[in-house]
Amino acid sequence: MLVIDAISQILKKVRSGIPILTVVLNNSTMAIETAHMASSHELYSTRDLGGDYADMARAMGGWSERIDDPAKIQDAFLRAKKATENGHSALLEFITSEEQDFSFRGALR
Ligand SMILES: Cc1ncc(C[n+]2csc(CCOP(=O)(O)OP(=O)(O)O)c2C)c(N)n1
Ligand SMILES: [Mg+2]
Repeated sequence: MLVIDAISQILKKVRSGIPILTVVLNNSTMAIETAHMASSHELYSTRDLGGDYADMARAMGGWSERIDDPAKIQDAFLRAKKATENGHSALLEFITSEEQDFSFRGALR
């Protein structure tokens, strides 16, 4: 998910009082652009975009958690579910490795 989409969706849900869960998979870079942005990345690290989306969601009035331990994923989903049941717009941010594979790549050809 493009980062700007994640932020605008959180804001929209909080403002509208919509208690659903957004899941952000944060690999801390623009992995898909690895081949296209080789030179600019080498010179200026242009692919590496940081950001704490859990902090941003909280600042916008939502409930959120940032998870970087795979063992904590299951409980985080249960807490997030509870938050939505209590009427909060929720966001879970999972820190992932830098993946470039698509699960659907080739499936539609
Ligand atoms: C508004 C907008 N600007 C630029 C692009 C071009 N673009 C496509 S993928 C991408 C990078 C995506 O990075 P990220 O969301 O971190 O996903 P990842 O490749 O790491 O899985 C960009 C800039 C776009 N699709 N939409
Ligand atoms: Mg990324």
